[in-house]
Amino acid sequence: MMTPPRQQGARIRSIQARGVDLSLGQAVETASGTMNTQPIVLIDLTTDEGVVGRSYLRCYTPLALGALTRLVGTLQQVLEDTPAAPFDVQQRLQRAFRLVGDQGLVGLAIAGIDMALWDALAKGCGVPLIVLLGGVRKPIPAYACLRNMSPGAAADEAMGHLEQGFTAIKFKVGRGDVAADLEMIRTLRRSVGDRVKLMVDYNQSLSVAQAIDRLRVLEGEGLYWVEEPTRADDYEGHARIAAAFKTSIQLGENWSGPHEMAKSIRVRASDYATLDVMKMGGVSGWLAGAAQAQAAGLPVSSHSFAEFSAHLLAATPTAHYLEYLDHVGPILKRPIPVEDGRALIPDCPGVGLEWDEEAVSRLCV
Ligand code: SMN
Ligand code: MG
Repeated sequence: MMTPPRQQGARIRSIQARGVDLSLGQAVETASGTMNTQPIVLIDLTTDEGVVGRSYLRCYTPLALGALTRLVGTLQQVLEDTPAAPFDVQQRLQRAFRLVGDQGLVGLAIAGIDMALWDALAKGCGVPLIVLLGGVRKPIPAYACLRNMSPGAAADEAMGHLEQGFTAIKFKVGRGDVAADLEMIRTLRRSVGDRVKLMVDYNQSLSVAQAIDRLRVLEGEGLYWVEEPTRADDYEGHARIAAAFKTSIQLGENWSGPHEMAKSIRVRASDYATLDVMKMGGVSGWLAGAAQAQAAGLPVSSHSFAEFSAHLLAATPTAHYLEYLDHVGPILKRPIPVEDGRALIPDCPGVGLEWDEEAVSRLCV
């Protein structure tokens, strides 16, 4: 006698949130600050079928780590014994936080649960997330994001990535004047040659007027894109910059969900789109964003979260590049493989996240 299929899917049994402050071997420098550690919240969501969905959240500053860890853990009160269904849970949590708003840490917590639910759903079906999304595993073109902002160290770092097969390199500028930017760009170009794509990231450090002045100088440097030259939420400002130059403008890692993305697209703020699966609201938010990018004809690159982003880019109609900057390798049993400049989606159920519990217990705060 066949066991009758459950009329409803699995239900949520528990949510565990752990704060980990990873010390970075090499700090990540940006024009808007240097990250010496990597504070992250690990999420383990267990269903009544014993499936464990996993995800993690980046806090960027240890100051937010305790609050976000507790906030995620608190969600068990709302979600215990509810269907482990991403869309239903997203609606439920957005209702629960309607009055306080689902931006900021609340938005990150909702996204973390969404990511863990999609991981659990795929695991429950015994397939990689990309297969659950209707796609197939395939190598995802990636660019390497440099940590160093000094020319010599950045050039050495870039050469290391070329040896790994990368043919596109992003580095940070904006900490000094335009002469310093030019020195970085020309040092990298001399090192990597003309065939490698070079992108620069200002991390929101310029005013619109400064950005226009600088891009006039940089226009002839053959940059593949200029990322976040001004405030991330100044869409009109980015639109003015994008309209003034041939060099493509990249924007989006700080869009907090599909609604913010729509505002940016409406004023044509950028030539390319970056989706951060956490800030977009999880896998569900990414899928909504990918549809908007397709309708607007915007190539989509990922920001951070390479383990989820590889699956998601494989199901994104206008997929462009995966950003490769390893943030969580030290606490993963198997960091995502990158070969010949392409990220390889693991052939296992779910996303492929598995914590190195020995490392986690050592680093848990
Ligand atoms: C970035 C953002 C935050 C921390 C490090 C680097 C950068 C990127 O904007 O695109 O990765
Ligand atoms: Mg960036």
